[in-house]
Amino acid sequence: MDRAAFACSTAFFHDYSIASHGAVCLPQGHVDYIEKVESFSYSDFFRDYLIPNHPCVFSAKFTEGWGSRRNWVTRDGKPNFDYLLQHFGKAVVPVANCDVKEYNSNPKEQIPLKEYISYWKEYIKKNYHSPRGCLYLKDWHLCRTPFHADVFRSYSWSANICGKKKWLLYPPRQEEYLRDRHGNLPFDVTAPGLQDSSIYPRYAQSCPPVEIIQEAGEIVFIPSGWHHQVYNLEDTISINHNWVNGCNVAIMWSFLQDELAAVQREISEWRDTMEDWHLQCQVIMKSCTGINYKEFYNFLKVIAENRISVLNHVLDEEASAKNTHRAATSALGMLHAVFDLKRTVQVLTSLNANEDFKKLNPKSLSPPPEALLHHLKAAIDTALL
Ligand SMILES: O=C(O)CCC(=O)C(=O)O
Ligand SMILES: [Fe+2]
Repeated sequence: MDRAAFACSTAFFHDYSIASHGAVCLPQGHVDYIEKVESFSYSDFFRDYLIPNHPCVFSAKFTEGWGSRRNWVTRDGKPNFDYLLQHFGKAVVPVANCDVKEYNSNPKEQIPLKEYISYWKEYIKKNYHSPRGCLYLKDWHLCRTPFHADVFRSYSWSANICGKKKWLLYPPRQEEYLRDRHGNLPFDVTAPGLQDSSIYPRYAQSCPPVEIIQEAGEIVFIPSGWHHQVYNLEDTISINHNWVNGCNVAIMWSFLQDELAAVQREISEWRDTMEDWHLQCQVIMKSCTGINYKEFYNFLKVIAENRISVLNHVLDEEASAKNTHRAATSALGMLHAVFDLKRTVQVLTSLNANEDFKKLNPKSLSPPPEALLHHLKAAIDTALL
């Protein structure tokens, strides 16, 4: 991160309410396309997309050098089944059946990739039909994913190794218009049933989604909390990655508070009669969301310790001044580490003041939140000296 990006991000995050809900954003259907690798830096990405929480698409030039784009794909741009079989055939992979709906998801089974590839070849041969239905390999997505926002409201990028996808994206809070009268989100945002106002009372007020057609080699950036639905328009292999940093950690914290509130509403009738009601809410939250408040505290602690070690490394390098070039390179990383630490302090302060967190005996945590906060603030002060 360069100094200009650091300065503008610090100014942006001055207002905690923006940071915890994501910027209000109505891109009116437009998604930026980043063509050239040489003229686009991480600082540009940080300033123009991570902070404002806007989607964008990177051209195939960004993935030109990737081994997967050479090896997993045949000359005519199709999945290279022979290569995949030879290298990964024995791997056991999670496969979902897209034709069967189980709650708001698809049922999954574990099968060897070898078996999945025979299925896929047969599916193509039979003109995209199979008595087994449309099977979807979880990490090398096939077919369509139900409507969702990503785990913990993280950012994600998705690179098409081969094939073509259609994305439908809704900015944060647009999903509220898509809920049915019981508050549930639809499985498929394109289903004709959404037009029925007795079931989806607010659908008519929703804006149309931002639509992206992603070609082979291109990378789509999905910002925090943007709900989306994805279709494979061809045989497609993609690599996806999710992440959280200082820009969206407050959005994650706000999401976790909403999740806990939903659990508390569900079991509110036992609040006065169940002695460990607050603990039970944490157990249910963990099973629904994948994380509870104490684990979130540990998550923040691990990230903060990592950033402090980046700072210490940079300071050591500067002190010994052995290699000015290397010190200058890590100094770009240093601003990011300071930025992430500052955001972590903000979120930790809010967590520490949270009434539900206070009921979990936070003083027994190691280190206790007050001590961790003190340590982080001291590390930021030293770095900024
Ligand atoms: O490619 C897909 O099928 C889903 C990808 C996705 O949802 C994501 O990257 O966030
Ligand atoms: Fe996703």
